[in-house]
Amino acid sequence: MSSKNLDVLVCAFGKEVHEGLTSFPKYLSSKFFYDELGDKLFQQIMDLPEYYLTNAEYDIFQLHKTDILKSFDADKEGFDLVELGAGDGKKTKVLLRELLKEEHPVTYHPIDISKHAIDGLVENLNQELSKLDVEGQIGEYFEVLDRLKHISDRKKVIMVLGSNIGNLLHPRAIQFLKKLNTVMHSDDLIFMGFDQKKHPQKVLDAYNDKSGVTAAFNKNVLARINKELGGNFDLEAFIHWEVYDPESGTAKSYLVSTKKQTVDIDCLSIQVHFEAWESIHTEISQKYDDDTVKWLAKESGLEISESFTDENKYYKNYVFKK
Ligand code: AVI
Repeated sequence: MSSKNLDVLVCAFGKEVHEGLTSFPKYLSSKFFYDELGDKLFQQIMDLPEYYLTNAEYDIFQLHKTDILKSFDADKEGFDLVELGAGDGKKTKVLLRELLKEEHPVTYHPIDISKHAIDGLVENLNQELSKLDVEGQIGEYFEVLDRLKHISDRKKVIMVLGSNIGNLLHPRAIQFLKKLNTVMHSDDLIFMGFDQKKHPQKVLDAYNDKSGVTAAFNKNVLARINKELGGNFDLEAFIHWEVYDPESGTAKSYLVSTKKQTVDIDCLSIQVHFEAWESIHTEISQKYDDDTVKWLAKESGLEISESFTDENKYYKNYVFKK
C-alpha cells in the first residue's frame, strides 16, 4: 500500500468508508453527505414543499418568540446564546430581533464546523442587526463548548435546531445530551428542536421528494467517494430508498444497488461487491413524541421545563434544564 493510500485510510472519511462498505449489511454515515455540493443540496431540501421541518420550526419561532424568550428566564445581566450548527441563522434571527427589541443584553455565539457558514452569518448579522453582539466560533461542537464553558458568569442557553439530534440513534442522542449537560452550569438551559411523529406518508414524502433533490443528496456520499477516494461508483446504478417505521418513529435512508456490480475504491485499495438489490444504509431521521423526549432527558440527567409546537403539531422545541 502506498503512503497516499495509508493517509486516506487513516483520515476519518477513508477509515469510515472502508469500515462501512466492508461490513454486512453495508452502511455509510450521513455526516459525509456534506461537502460544498452537499451543503447546497441541503439548502435546496430546506426549501422543498415536502420538507415541512424548516417551516414548522420557523413558525414556532414566529408564533412563540415572546414566550420562548420568557422561558429562558434571563435576568438583567442577560445571557449567552450559543447555537450549535448555526447554518444561515434564518430561524434564530426571529429570536435575535425580538431580543434586540426588548433590549435584552445578549451575546450570540453561532458555532459551525464550516468557516464559510460562520463568516457569512456574522457578516450578515453585522449588517442586518448591527446592534447585536456576535461572537462566531468555528469548530467541532464539543471542542468549542469546552472553550465556552468559562466565557462569562452569565447564564448560557445552548440551542440545537433543525432536528439535528434526529440523525442520531437514541444511545448516541443520550451521549450528546449528557455531554451538553457536562458543560452546563446549574441555571443554563438547552433549547432543542425535535421533529414529531405524524402521518407516515408525510414523513416519507419529506425524505422522498418528487424533484429528486433528496436522492441527489443521498447519492452525494458516493460522489464524494469517487472524488476524494478514487472510487468509480456509477450513481445511476443505485436508487434512493426511504422507509419509515411508525412504531419506532425511525425514518431510514438507503442506497440500493439495482444490479450485481463491483466498485473499485483506489485510495482504499478495495473492491466492493454488490449483489443486485443489496443496500447501503446511509441515514436515520428520528421522529419523536413527548414520552420519548422525556425519556432521553431523564437518561441524560436533564428535565424538560417547557415546550413549543407549531399549529399542525409537526415539530416541537423543548427547553431542558439540569
Ligand atoms: C440535518 N437533518 C436533520 C436532516 C434530516 O431531516 O434528517 C437531513 C436530511 N436528510 C434528508 N433530508 C434532510
